[in-house]
Amino acid sequence: MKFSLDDLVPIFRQFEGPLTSELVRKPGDFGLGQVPVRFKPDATTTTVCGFCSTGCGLKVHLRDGSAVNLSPDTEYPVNLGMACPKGWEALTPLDAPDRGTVPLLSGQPASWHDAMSSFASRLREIQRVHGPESVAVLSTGQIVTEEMCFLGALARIGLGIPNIDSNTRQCMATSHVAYKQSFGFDAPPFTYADFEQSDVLVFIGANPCIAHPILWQRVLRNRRSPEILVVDPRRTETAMAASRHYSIAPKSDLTLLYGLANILISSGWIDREFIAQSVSGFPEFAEFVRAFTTDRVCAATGLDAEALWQFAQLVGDRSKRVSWWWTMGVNQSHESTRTAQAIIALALITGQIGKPGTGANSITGQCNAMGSRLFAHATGLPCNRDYGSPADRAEIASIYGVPAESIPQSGSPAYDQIIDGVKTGRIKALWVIATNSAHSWGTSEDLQRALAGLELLVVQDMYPTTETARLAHIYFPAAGWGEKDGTFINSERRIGLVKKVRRAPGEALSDFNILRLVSEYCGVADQFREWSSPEAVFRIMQRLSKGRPCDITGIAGYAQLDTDGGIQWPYAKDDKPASHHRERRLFGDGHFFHPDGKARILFSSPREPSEPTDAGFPFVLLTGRGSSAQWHTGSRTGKSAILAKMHPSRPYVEIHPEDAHVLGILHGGAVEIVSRRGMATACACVTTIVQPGSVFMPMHDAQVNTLTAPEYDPHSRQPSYKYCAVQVRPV
Ligand SMILES: Nc1nc2c(c(=O)[nH]1)N[C@H]1C(S)=C(S)[C@@H](COP(=O)(O)OP(=O)(O)OC[C@H]3O[C@@H](n4cnc5c(=O)[nH]c(N)nc54)[C@H](O)[C@@H]3O)O[C@H]1N2
Ligand SMILES: Nc1nc2c(c(=O)[nH]1)N[C@H]1C(S)=C(S)[C@@H](COP(=O)(O)OP(=O)(O)OC[C@H]3O[C@@H](n4cnc5c(=O)[nH]c(N)nc54)[C@H](O)[C@@H]3O)O[C@H]1N2
Ligand code: SF4
Ligand SMILES: [Mo]
Repeated sequence: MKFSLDDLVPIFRQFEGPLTSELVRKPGDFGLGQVPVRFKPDATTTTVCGFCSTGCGLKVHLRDGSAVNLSPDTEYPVNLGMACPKGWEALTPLDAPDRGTVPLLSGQPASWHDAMSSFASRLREIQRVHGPESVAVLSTGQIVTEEMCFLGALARIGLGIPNIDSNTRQCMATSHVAYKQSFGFDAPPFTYADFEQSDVLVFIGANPCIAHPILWQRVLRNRRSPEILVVDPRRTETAMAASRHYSIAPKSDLTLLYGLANILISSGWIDREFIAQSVSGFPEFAEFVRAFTTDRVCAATGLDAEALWQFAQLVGDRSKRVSWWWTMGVNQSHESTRTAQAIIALALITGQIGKPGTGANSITGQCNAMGSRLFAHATGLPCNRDYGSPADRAEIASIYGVPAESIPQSGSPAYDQIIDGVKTGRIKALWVIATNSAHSWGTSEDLQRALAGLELLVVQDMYPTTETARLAHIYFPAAGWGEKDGTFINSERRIGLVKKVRRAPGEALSDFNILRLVSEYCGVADQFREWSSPEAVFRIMQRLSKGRPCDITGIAGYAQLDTDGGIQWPYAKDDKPASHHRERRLFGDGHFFHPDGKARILFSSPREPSEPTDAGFPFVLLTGRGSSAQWHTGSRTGKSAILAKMHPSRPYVEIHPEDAHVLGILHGGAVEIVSRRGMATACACVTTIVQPGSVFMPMHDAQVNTLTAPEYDPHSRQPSYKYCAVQVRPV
């Protein structure tokens, strides 16, 4: 190793790095790594919630400089003084008794020096013996953007790891691809004020009452007596609160949307002027959707003709502001990209975009899924640049100060292709950061077996107790939200500042500092000298964004993010101060990011899911969020006794009363759910929330992904978690 331990002392000292409250800054000093707000040790500071992509502002109350409590921020433009149960309980998981406090080597406590030495030598040895293709990284949409950007650059450029993807693939890959192809850039166009300024809100495959409760609160603040339309095969909390619920057959969305387009176009309920100026592909689309007759659409979706036409009338009313919102019911399907693009097409042909209360709007999932879409270096280079483009590579190389040849020429394979590599033995070493794949990835039983067979599994998580961390050869204890500085980007493109208001327990380090250690121990730190702190990386991110649609060169630094209540991109150097426009949307000028300035309509014929139901497996299994108090695999929310009181304690499956009656299943009774891949046991929740013929299980139950099918959208490679064939039987 070409450095001495003395060189590492400054890094190790960061175990004891200052809390934000302890930082001092001179006026005008935008020095690196320091948040320029000094507050009294017993004062209150602000931060942004680290669970969902709503990105609520929180006030953190400090004693002796360290967080003891929190409350929602009344000034923050996102949540206006509201927070959901997870936000209120955000400090609790930090104190959990199973926090990782020291590195583990084969489950045994080790020093950072030993863990890092072992990591570096084993990684390098595997690369030497089996080639670069044998190593992979799986990361997350739940760390700060600065860490994502550093991780991507370090893994791909510094360490020569060709495989790097993240849980964002399971979540937002579809929105990313759909927007990039349609608008020329991955650019969700909306701002949250649109919830309040819309006359007709259409939610497709989205359950904000549970998954984005504060966004739903924004909908409730709408004073325009809006029509709220929900398209969901389940009668969810959101559907119950809506004015109209279209309970379509699972995975019939694409046919429905094309049918709506056909009615709108044939009835002339479209904006011809906007189409002529701003849309390409319309004549072909108009011709294509003619085949989606009312009869065909009703047969596929289960809706009656009246409901379909009424839907079309509502969204085709040019005197109204119509907004379209979608989430995982769209993104997690076998034809998700085209479904998202059909929603985009409907907004485009009706001219409902770029104005208050309109838009084709993808609601993001994790707190920083947007950050990973822009900066992760996975499928593309930062800010929607392409690995395949020599000009893009040269630009990145000059920003990073590295030779152009050091930038790889192709994007990473997708998550499922990486997992295939793990299963077939092609991938020998896997480094997992802030995601719990062994629970959240489909075919999880196979995956757990495959993970156990790896030569090297490294897991970097707040807890060594997750399903994935328990299998690790090397475990790195990570600081969590609240224990480190950086930024998140929320669903409406708002960059918000998160602060270190707690010390991480024991020797746990921020992901940022773990990455710095990796760069030192792997001998590539010289390339990353400039990447010395989160705010230094923020500066690099600003250079990466320069001249791109997501230009953020106008942000003065962390200080301005803090005082302005976050700032939405774009915010280029010559833009007006953000305070002049706290809420901004895109495309007000009808100009999109393709070279011709137009948005593209893209479409394909609907296909059946690859696993139809049959006599052996007669039910469709839907999966999704169960309650506002549960977050994914529960590593964090599962630590709160308060949240535990807010959701059922036993695994359950929703089943319709007619089906339950035929099968002799009683409410609360034990049942088995069997798919072609696995089996789960749960208690029956007999309810009309689900349609006859389909059942629902929350994804928080680790058994769910032993059942789900390995099917992926061909364009985004996002898994289709919301459709597989199962059998249900009483036990
Ligand atoms: N409390 C809580 N909030 C969260 C999360 C959490 O774990 N817990 N996770 C966050 C993340 S990362 C994400 S991605 C979001 C997800 O947020 P949502 O997407 O809103 O949540 P889901 O429950 O996964 O799926 C939404 C709906 O899709 C429906 N659906 C299933 N199949 C179909 C179909 O074929 N067509 C249509 N139209 N609908 C269908 C389901 O019935 C479900 O009601 O939530 C975020 N917020
Ligand atoms: N069947 C089915 N499966 C699904 C879904 C579904 O709807 N149905 N939804 C999918 C979606 S949309 C998503 S987003 C995924 C989510 O799936 P996961 O990402 O696997 O779920 P989490 O429980 O959020 O796992 C995050 C992990 O990161 C750790 N962590 C938190 N903060 C930090 C940090 O700052 N640093 C480090 N190093 N670790 C940290 C937590 O302890 C936790 O173990 O699940 C997907 N899986
Ligand atoms: S809605 Fe999302 S961002 Fe807001 S408090 Fe709840 S989990 Fe946090
Ligand atoms: Mo997600």
